[in-house]
Amino acid sequence: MRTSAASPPLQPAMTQGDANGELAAIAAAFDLPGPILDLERLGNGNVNDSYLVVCDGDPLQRFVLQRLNRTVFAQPELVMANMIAVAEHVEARLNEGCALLAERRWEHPRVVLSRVDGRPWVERDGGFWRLISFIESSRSFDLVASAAQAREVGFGLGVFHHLISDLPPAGLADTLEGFHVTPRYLQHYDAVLARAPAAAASEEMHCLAFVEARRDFASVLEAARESGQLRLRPIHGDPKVNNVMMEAGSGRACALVDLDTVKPGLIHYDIGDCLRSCCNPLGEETADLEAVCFDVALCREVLSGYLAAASGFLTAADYDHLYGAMRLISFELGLRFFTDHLAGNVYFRTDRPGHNLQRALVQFRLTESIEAQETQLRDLIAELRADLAVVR
Ligand code: GN1
Ligand code: MG
Repeated sequence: MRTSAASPPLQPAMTQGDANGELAAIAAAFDLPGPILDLERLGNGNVNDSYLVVCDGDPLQRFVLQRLNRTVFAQPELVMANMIAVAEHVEARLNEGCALLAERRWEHPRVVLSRVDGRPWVERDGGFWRLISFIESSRSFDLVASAAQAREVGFGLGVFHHLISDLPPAGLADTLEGFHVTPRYLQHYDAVLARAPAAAASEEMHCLAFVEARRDFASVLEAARESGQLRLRPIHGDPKVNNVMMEAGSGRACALVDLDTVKPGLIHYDIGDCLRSCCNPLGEETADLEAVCFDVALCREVLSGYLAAASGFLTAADYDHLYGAMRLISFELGLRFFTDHLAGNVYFRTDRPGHNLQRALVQFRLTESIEAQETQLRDLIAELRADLAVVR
C-alpha cells in the first residue's frame, strides 16, 4: 500500500478558531504530503460525512476525508481492512497489466495512514475518520447525461468486477450483515411495521400494498444463491452512477469510489444497483412521480458496457438472473426507504418530513416501470448475450 511520503508538521495550516479547524486537525493527523490549504464539504451521501481536503504542494493534492457512520458500520475497522485488501489486490492486478485497460487510465483510491500510529483511520471524539486519495482530473454525475456516459458507467463497473473477480470473497469481512439480502430487509420491515402507528396517508397505504404484492419475489436472488446457481463474490455494494468517476476531457470511466460497502455478495446486487440508478433519468430524489420510468435504451448502454468488460467471468446462471436483479434492487431500495420512513428516519439522512417516503415512492414507480417492460428487458439481455456468444 502506497502512502504519502513527506511528513509535514503536525500543525494544520488552518487554525482551531476556524470553522473548519477541528476537521483540519483530524485531516492533519493523517500522513498528508503538505499543509492543508482548503477543506470543504463534498457530495450528497445518505450515510457518511465527506469532505474534500486540499494540500499544498506542486502539484496541489486533494484527498477525501470521511467520517464513517457508526450506527450503520458497527465495525468500521473491518470496513478499512476490506478497503485495504481490495486496494492491494487491485494494485497488483494493475501492475501486472490488464488488457481491458491497455488504452485507458484506471485508478483505485489510495488509503492514507495515520501519521500518529500508522493505522488506516483516526478516532476523535467518538468519530471514526479515514482519508483516501481524490481521483484527480475526474468528476462524477448524479444523473446519466448521455448514452455514451451510460456505457462508460457500465464498463467501469465491469472493470471493477473484473479486477476483483479473482479475490477470494472469504478474505473479506461481512461488514454490513444483511446488506443487500432482500429477505432480511423484509424481516426488518415486518418488525418495524409491527411497532409503527397505523398508516394514515394514502401514499403509505400504497407502499404497504406494493410490498405485500412482491413478498415472494424478494427472495429471488437469495434462493438462487442457496441452490448453488449464484455464488458469493467480492462486490462494490453501492455502484450508483455518482460513484463512477469519469475522466475530464475523455469522459471515460476511470475509477470506482465509495468503497465502504465492498464485501462478499452477489454481483447481481451491483448490476441491479447500477442499472436502477443509471436508467432512472429523473434521479432518486425527483418529486415528479408520474414521470419516473426505467429507460430501456440507457439500460442497453449500461449492460453492453458492463458485458464488454465482464463477460469473461459470467456464467449462464448469472445471465439468467439479470432481469430479476434489475427488478429486485429498485424494489429493495424502495423497501429500505419505506422502512426507514416507518422507523422515524433513523438510517438515511433526510432533509424534510416525508423525504424517505417520497424516495420509496420513486423506487416503487421505477420497479413498476421495469415490470411493465419485462419482455423488452429479457429480450435485450438475450440479444446482448447472443452477440457475445458470436464474438467469442
Ligand atoms: C446509501 O450514502 P450513500 O448515498 O453512498 C446506501 C446505499 C443506497 C444509497 C441510495 C451503506 O449510499 O445502499 O443505495 O444510499 N448506503 C448504505 O442513495 O446503506
Ligand atoms: Mg455509499
